[in-house]
Order: sequence, then structure tokens, then C-alpha cells
Amino acid sequence: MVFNILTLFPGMVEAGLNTSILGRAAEKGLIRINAVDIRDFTENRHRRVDDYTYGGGAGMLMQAQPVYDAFLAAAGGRKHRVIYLTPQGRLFTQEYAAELAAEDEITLVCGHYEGIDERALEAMNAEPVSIGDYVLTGGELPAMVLVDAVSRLIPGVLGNHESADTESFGNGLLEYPQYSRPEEWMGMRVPEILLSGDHARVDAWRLEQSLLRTKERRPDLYEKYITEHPEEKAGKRAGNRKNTKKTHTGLQ
Ligand code: 9WO
Repeated sequence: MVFNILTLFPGMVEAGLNTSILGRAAEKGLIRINAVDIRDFTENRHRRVDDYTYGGGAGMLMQAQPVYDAFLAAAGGRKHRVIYLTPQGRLFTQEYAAELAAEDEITLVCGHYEGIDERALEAMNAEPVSIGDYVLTGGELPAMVLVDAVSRLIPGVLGNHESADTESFGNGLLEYPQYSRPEEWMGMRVPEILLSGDHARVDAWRLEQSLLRTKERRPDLYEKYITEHPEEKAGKRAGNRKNTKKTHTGLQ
């Protein structure tokens, strides 16, 4: 999958996305990060990309011409989805990530200042996407968030030790608490059931912990899950009574 990223800060995007798991995915040829410097497409001596807004008011706008020419250079007539990262966009979710993971090329447009001249966005047929309700200084970090979330769903990007679908949101629930060695640390023991070797009881405990954690932290997700799985309300599972006392997990 090719990610074209139109940005004023290609170094930031490349540094962030060619590291760790995504760096390996790029080496393996599973993804390609094509960071395109919008400033290279300016046509003035000062390489300026911004200008004042018609109608007045504070702030500057990125001009249509360099953004659109960067788009033409990156996307060269191939038909594919174009995404503009903006607080005014459709909310990016795990479901949205899965939808995008089926594409073979997408272009991400990163704005700065007060945004981009609307005509360039229209000409690129850009779909506005938001990663959450806050304002940043530019679209680069949201673009990197999107690339990360989409890339890890591409087959081969995650190894066996990092499987994609048992984790938070894969099934609509938050992940259960997890423990590694040692069995006791700072006076806190790993829950005995995880040491029992009884895989059926471990699975039941994990599902129950996922339900309790989701109910406590994300009641919105919990209600959705219970509507779809009415037989699986938290507190119904065998062995649950043991877990009702407060533990260091912060759950009861
Ligand atoms: C800046 C500004 C300055 C004065 C008056 C109004 C203003 N609006 C903005 C503004 O929204 N700037 C954005 C900065 C333009 C697009 C890129 N920027 C951005 C993207 N900030 N936050 C995001 C973003 C993207 C996706 N999900 C969450 C936040």
C-alpha cells in the first residue's frame, strides 16, 4: 500500500513512519511512505505557500496552486482516495481504518496555518477526516496516526507476536489486563487464574475483564456491545465473584 503524504514537513513524517514496525513493513515492501514537500511546488522566489484570506480575519491560508500541483505530481492520474486531515472531518475509527486497509494507494493532505484554500480540496475530491475533537498546529500527526492504524491491518505488517485482531476494538471491547514475569512484583501478585494453565477458565476470565473494563471506562462501547451480544453482560460469567474485590487493576 502506498501512502502519499502532502506536507510542508516531509522529514517529520518520514522520521515518524520509517521507525519500528512500520519501518520494517516499508523494508519488506508492504507499505511505502511517499512524503511530498508541498513547498517544492511553489512558483515564487521565496517558496511561499501561504497568503491572506479573502474576507479578512486573523491567520493565513495555504494557497491552492502548490497543494494541487503536489497532488498531481504524487498521484499522477491514478484514481484513489484522497484524505484531508481536519478537525471538521468524519471521525477516524477502527472501522474506518479497516475500510482504508483495503485500498492500494491513498493520498493524505496535511494542512497548516488556518487550513487550505477550499478550491484545492474540491479539485482533489478530498474527504475530510478527523482523529478527534482537538485542534493541532498541522495535519501531520493525524496523518501519521492514520497511517499507523491502517498499516498494522495489512497482512504481514504485524508478526505473530503482535496479532491484530485480539486487541482493543477488534471485537468492540477494550483489552483485558495483562501480566508478565515475575509472579509477584512490589507485593502485587498476578491473578492466580492466569497461572492455572486452565485455558477455558483463562479465556472466560479475560472476556469478563474486558466487559468490566469496557463498562467502567467506555460505557458507550459497552452498551453497543451488549446490544449486539445480549447473553454476555458483565457479571454473568462463572468465577466472576472472585473478581469483585478492588484490585490493583482499578476494576472491581
Ligand atoms: C487555525 C486557525 C487560526 C486562526 C483562526 C482559525 C483557525 N483555524 C485553524 C485550524 O483549524 N487550523 C488547522 C490546523 C488547519 C488544518 C491543519 N491543522 C489541524 C489539523 N489542526 N488539527 C488538525 C486535526 C486533524 C485531524 N484530527 C484532529 C485534528
